Amino acid sequence: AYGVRADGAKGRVKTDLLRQRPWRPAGLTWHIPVAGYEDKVDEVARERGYKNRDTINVSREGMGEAYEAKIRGFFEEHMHEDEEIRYILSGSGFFDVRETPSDAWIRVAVQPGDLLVLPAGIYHRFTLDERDNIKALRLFQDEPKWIPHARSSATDINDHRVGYLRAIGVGA
Ligand code: KMT
Ligand code: NI
Repeated sequence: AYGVRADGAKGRVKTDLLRQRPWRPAGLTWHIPVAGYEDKVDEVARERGYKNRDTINVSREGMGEAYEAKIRGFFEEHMHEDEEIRYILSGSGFFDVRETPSDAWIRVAVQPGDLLVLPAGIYHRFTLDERDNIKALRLFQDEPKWIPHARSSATDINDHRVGYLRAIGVGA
């Protein structure tokens, strides 16, 4: 994975998704070649306590009638109360994450083999690129709690949002 300033700044930047400092080395992204990925992904899952998983196929063929609504939903800025963990099996796309406190978008391009962890409470969105498909493993700490909370004054004071801000040393 690599980050690109989505706000027009030039060049590729490594992105530390926890600290949100693009000039620091990547922290919560790994690259694990797809050929024979199982053992290494299992190891990360064991270390970080991801007990469940499923696969998602974001494409017209994979989603049928739900496709349009789904991709529209993915691109709405939101946060979750759990980590969002994705291992890209095929295809490609962009995760945009908000840098704090600048509120600039950092664009993270993902490709097969990229494993990405978005911390609970981080504002983000996802979009496909011109290839129009991505297949990813979704890992979960517990139950798949995939409630996206659209950014609002309520999410700004959500416990998980506040916890995230505290973890990156911003705010209270
Ligand atoms: C999400 O939560 O935005 C997604 O699951 C996007 C598709 S996974 C690459
Ligand atoms: Ni999300």
